[in-house]
Amino acid sequence: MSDQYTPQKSDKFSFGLWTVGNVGRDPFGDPVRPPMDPVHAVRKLSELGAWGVNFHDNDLVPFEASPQERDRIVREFKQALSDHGMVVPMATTNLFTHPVFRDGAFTSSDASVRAFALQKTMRAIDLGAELGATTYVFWGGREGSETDAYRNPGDAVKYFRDAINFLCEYVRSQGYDMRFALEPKPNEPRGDLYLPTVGHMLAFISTLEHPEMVGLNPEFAHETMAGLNFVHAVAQAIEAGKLFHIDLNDQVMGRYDQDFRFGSENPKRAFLLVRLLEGSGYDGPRHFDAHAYRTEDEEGVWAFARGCMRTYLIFREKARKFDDDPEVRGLIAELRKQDESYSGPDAHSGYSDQTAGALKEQEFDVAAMAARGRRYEELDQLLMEVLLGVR
Ligand code: GCO
Ligand code: MN
Ligand code: MN
Repeated sequence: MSDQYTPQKSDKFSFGLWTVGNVGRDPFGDPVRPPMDPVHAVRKLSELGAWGVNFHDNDLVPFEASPQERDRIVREFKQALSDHGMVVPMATTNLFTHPVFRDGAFTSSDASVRAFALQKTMRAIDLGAELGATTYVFWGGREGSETDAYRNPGDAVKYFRDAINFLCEYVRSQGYDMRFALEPKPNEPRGDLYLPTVGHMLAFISTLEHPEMVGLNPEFAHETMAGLNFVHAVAQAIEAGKLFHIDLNDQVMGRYDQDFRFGSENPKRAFLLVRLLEGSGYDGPRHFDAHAYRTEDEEGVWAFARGCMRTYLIFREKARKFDDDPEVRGLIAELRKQDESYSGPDAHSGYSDQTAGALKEQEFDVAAMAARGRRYEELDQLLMEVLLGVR
């Protein structure tokens, strides 16, 4: 059955092979689902209305594959993409599963591991470019530590910078149409990860040789794990022109890395996120980096994927409803009128000695300003009523 919440290719929903292909292994238990053939994942995702599919190098080509096997796998995958009208918007490298990365990849203290990580990533960038990816994601994986008794965390940041600078030059030298999106995460699988939040990453990007090539891939669960407001993080990335990609999922603060279905735990925040994204002109993928509960079989996986997309579309419609609601509009118009009634000197038009002088002399009715209520209770209740479906 299709309805207004049935996804279309134009909605730009994408999933990682590792998301729908998640076998349900956890630190306490074995897999509960068999590995999923990437060609099957492409077909099913396309049927459900997704537009794109992303992968780590080894989601598609196993670590031990020979060059001949690699070529066969890539050929079959390309055929599946074209048969089912799917694109590869993003690719990335697995720098965390193999034991060689036990102490990190680009930030490992062992120079041979750092060099091997670069080699693996250049090959994976080639694979991504061959399949049409224009965004390349860097999630730190094991870039972190349990103890700082040996490596200075500042050195780790320097190593990471060297790697990103090197790989930017690699992409330029190959003439690939590709940008990098860095994905911060505060912890897991390491005790602590370097560059743990959107704010840390934004500061780091400004120290690179090609900052224009590098932006962010923020993830709902990651900022939430750190107790931060994901909507604020995304808004800051957008304001900085650095929202290159986004990982949508859900997470309860203070728990393990849950990767739940989008909107399933924090619907209000997810709604505000969708409203922000849709109103921002962000034109990139809406990527779900989540997986089905471990209780599920393959049917449950597709119910999960469908649910992520439906919830996004429901929030998109609710956001329009909220913004078009006459009472909401009236309330916002009244607030704005008063907010914008000040016409004296301020910071908005920039500094001049004259403005500064005038501002120092400006008379304010501070008591009246301080006494004013903001009516956010009323506005937020209207938001909740739209969200709860009674408006
Ligand atoms: C995680 C991360 C990963 C990355 C993926 C793409 O918490 O494990 O979110 O899923 O997004 O490796 O780089
Ligand atoms: Mn994650
Ligand atoms: Mn992610």
